[in-house]
Amino acid sequence: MSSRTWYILGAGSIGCLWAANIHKAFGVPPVMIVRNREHYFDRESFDHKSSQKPLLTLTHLDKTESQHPVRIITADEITVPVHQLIVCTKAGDTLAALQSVSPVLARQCNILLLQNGMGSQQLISEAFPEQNVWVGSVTDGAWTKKPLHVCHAGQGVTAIGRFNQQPITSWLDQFHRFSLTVKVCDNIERLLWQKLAINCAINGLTALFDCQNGQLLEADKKPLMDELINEFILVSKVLGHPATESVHQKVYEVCRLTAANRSSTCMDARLQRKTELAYINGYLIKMATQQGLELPAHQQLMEKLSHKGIRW
Ligand code: KPL
Repeated sequence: MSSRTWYILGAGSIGCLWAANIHKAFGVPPVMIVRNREHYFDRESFDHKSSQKPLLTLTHLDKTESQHPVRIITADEITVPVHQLIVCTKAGDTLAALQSVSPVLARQCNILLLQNGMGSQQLISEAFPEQNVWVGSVTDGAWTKKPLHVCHAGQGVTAIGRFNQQPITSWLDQFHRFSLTVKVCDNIERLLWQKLAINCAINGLTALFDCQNGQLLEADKKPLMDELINEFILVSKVLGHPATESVHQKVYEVCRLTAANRSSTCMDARLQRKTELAYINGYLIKMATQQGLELPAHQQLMEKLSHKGIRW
């Protein structure tokens, strides 16, 4: 299985981080599927030895750099069946991105979804019942300096679990070769829910205040964050999710550990890109509404974000 070509949908920070690691682990350039090919072919990143393979630069945690050839193509250029695909598009773009490659997906193709938030994974596993859908929860920090130059800013863990009812395969075994820390998770939905708590508390607020994660612990912002966490705990209890007592402490810890970072949503807002909040706070509001609950702090946050022109 590992000799099969690796395809990656999306060339943002996580897509590039995984592409570099795939090249490092297997010695074969992965194929990155993008919407606009030209965007990635600037003079600096172009490897003149091969007209097909630009070089991707990875700045490591210790600030050293390594370079990795990748292939950049659009979905309509794929002519062979795809057997393994890592999806690193934004949550809101994932279904359309996967539909663009659906004619070339092999039956039982292994699809690994690496999205923030919840909701998109369910849509995909329903839309692709013949494929093995895996879901990862990523805590690595990474940001894009420019197209095809990614900086690994924080060592994290990617926990991967099975999302639909396909039989377990040995596909995950090959990730032990990665420099990134990858772990197999028996209950990925629980992990996604725990990560959702962190994203619900941090992402929208950092976008609203255009601040670093650590600044949410300041006296004027922390009460708002606490209200969001309280609402998250309320929904968790109603839905029967366990271990909600320590959510406040976990969120504060992430704020401290990533104090100098800006959340992905804060960066999206700064760059006037559509955020993933529909799959973060928006998802929680949807779950609450189904249970007849109102979440005033979440509602107000979304209204203020819209008022500021931040799209979700
Ligand atoms: O996941 C994150 C994000 O930025 O999306 C956190 C944990 C908030 C780190 O910035």
